[in-house]
Formats: sequence, structure tokens, C-alpha cells
Amino acid sequence: MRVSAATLAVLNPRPVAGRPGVDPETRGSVMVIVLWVGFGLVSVALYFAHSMSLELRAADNRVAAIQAEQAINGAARYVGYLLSELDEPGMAPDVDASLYEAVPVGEANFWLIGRGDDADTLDLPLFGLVDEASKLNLNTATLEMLELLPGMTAEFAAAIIDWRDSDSEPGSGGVEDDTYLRLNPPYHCKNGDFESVEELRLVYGATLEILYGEDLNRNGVLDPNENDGDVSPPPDNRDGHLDPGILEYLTVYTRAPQSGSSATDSTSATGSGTADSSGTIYDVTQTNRTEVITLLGEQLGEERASQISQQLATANDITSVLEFFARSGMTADEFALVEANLGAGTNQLGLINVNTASEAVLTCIPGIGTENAGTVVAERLSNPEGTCSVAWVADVLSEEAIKEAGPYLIGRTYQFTADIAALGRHGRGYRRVRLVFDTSSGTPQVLFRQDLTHLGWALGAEVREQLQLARQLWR
Ligand SMILES: [Ca+2]
Ligand SMILES: [Ca+2]
Ligand SMILES: [Ca+2]
Ligand SMILES: [Ca+2]
Repeated sequence: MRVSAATLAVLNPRPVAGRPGVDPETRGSVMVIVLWVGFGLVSVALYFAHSMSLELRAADNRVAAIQAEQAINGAARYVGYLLSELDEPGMAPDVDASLYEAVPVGEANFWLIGRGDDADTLDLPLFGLVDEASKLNLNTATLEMLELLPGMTAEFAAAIIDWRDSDSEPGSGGVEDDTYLRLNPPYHCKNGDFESVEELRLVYGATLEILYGEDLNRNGVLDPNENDGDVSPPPDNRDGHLDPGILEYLTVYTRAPQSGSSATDSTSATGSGTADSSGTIYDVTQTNRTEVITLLGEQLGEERASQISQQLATANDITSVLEFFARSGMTADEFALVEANLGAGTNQLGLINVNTASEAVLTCIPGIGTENAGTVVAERLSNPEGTCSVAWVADVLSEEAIKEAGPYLIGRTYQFTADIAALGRHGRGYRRVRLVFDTSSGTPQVLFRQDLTHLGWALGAEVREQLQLARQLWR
């Protein structure tokens, strides 16, 4: 290539005449120093830019987390409102499931993690409220009932009974103070009621396997790490089926409105088809059933009430609402008018909602057991949806089984859990809180609040993918 003289002159300028020439070596050193200083300045600028961007991102995450926490508070109010506006006391709120999923609160969103109706394993979470009355009550279930829970061991069931019973005599296979005091650190056996299901962690013999099973994040869904064997915790059997721990089946909150008490305020019962707008509960186990008969008279007419009264004249050993119905000769429609106002005994603790309990829980109930649980679930699926009655159970069970199972059953639920997960802006700041609501007094109250953020992501793969897509758009 030929280079013109002019170009050469530009590339290699001669010292201008009249100016003292600078030594080329000095010129090189200056050049190197300038380069280094320049390089240093750029590095400092880059360093500050980077730490600023980290700082910004951290601030953004903090903002997102605060937004998520506020969304959870918003969700709690929303659920409280839904539960105060129930069409029928004891029935889950009748709202579209979409109102439980990705509900926006400002820039944040919340989800209510629910549970399915059947034993099918879910690979994506269902959204809704969790029905506490679909579970066994830790404080009222008998040893035999606890032993029938999936994943339960005979020793642990016995230890649970000893933990809550008031004496210090170990039952068969159970443990009391002498065992607890030998632990390191030692502590006493409670000898009192469970206040939360998590208290089971203190009971002798508790393991993560018994309590949590494969459902490490407690969302009712088979997440990838829960179906990969020992590759990642928890250990699981890789069978494509979620085997949850006993926490899934247990509650301590179930309590129906008690006899003589008012379940609902008059405004919420009006027009609901409920018999007695005062919501008073009448005890069917009393031999002198004058109040119950008066109630029947108000709803079905005096003539029908006296027929029913005669039918029940010799029935002095009734122990449950279900048995009362089965022996009264009432039709299911007649019974539906009064059922919300009937109770059995003064203690209405730990009743299980036969309309919502899983087959695993129904199996634990005396009189139902393994032999009838499948039939009960099949009959329930053929019911018209949305019943809050126990009457249909009388068609499935024998007289004897009704006598046995009746005292454990109810058709309604008065305690619901809102398992709330929330994300702040840009899908960041994941938070999860579980709140237990009690509606048995008519006005929803929060009984328990527990932070579950530490259990990690619980919203399944689909929500995560949607967020990743959205994040790419935000960039
Ligand atoms: Ca004890
Ligand atoms: Ca899970
Ligand atoms: Ca695993
Ligand atoms: Ca499994």
C-alpha cells in the first residue's frame, strides 16, 4: 500500500521549528502516567456505579418486601370481610376462585393457597381458604383415631395422648415427664391442650418425616424437590404422589357454636333460610327436648312438630345431631330448616365437617373407618354441590355406625385458614403468612398468625414462569 507524504507527515509529525524538542522517552512516560490515571478514574467511576446499582437493587427488594407485607395485611382484611358476609353460616365463602389468585394490592399481588377436595396429587397449587373442620382435632381425637392417620406411628400417637392428658402416668407405649427430663435440654411434658399443631415438634419422637412428610413447603402440591428422591431435601419415594405428613390432617381450632349460645348476629342470618334468626343452638341430647320441639313447631308447624316429638318419645339416648335426624323421621328438607340451630351436648369441640373432610380423615372416625370412608366420599361427590347438612350421611351408614360416628360429625365449618403468599413489585419480596380465622361467634376473629416465608416458594412452577416472563418485559 502506498502512503502519501501528507499522511506520513500527520502520522509522524516533526518537532515544530522554534520549539525545543521533547525527549521521546519522557513523552512515553507521561503517556503511561496519563493512561494509568485515566484507568484509575474509570475504575473508581465503575466501582461507584456498581455499588450504586447494588444499593438500588437492595432498596428495590426492600420496597418489594414491604409491599408484599402490606398485601398480606390487605389479604387478611379481605378474608375477614368475606367471612363476615357469608350467605350461610358455616359454609365457605361463595366467591369465584380467581378472587384468591394474584389479587392486586397496589403494585403487589397476593395468593391464598388452598387445598383440593380429593386425594389426587396436585402439581399446581389450588387457591382458596383451608377448611380447618376438614381435619382431626389434636385435643379431642382419641388414640385409635390418631393411630389411623397416614404416616402416624403407634408410639408417636401414644406420646401425643400423654402430652395432652393431665396425668403423669405413661399410657401404653407413651412417655411422660421422666423421659422429657432426660432430654438435652430437658423440659416438662405439657399435660395440657395443644395450642398449635406446630407444638407437635416438642412431643417425644417427633421427626420431620412424621410431621411434614414429603410436603416440605406445606402447600399441598408435589413440588420438584419433593419427587426427586434424595437429590434434594426432603427425602421422598419419587412415586409421583404427594405423601404429606400428619400436620396436613390436624388442627387445634375447631369449635362449633355451643348450646345456648348465639352463632350469628341477627343481620347475617336474616334471609339465609336459617331457622332461628337469633342463631341460638339447642341441645338435642337433652331428654326433655322442649326447646327443640318449640323450634320445630316454629319452622314446620305445630302438627308436624308433635308427630316428630312422638316419634322421638322413647329416644332418650341420642348423642348427636346426625342420630337425632336419623331417628326423627324428618325429611332432609325439613331438617335443613333447623339444622343450623341444633347441637349435641355443651361441648362442640373438634367436630369434623363430613362435607369437606378427606377420605384419610374420614377413615379415622369411629363408625366410618376404612370400610365406609370410600362410600361416604362417593356419596358426597354425587350430592348436589354446596350442602352444609349431615342428613345425607344417614343414607350411607348403618344405624349402629350413625350412633358411633355421629358425635364426631358436623356439616359446617366455623374456622378457616388463609394461607397467604404475596409478592411486591416486579415479582420480588416473597412473603407468606398463615392466619386462622374463627367465625363461631358470628364475627370473624384471627386466632393465630404464623410466618411461613422460611418454607420458601410455595406458589408452584406456573406462577414462577409467568413472573420470569414478566420480569424480562420489565427490563
Ligand atoms: Ca400426661
Ligand atoms: Ca409441596
Ligand atoms: Ca427430595
Ligand atoms: Ca411420594
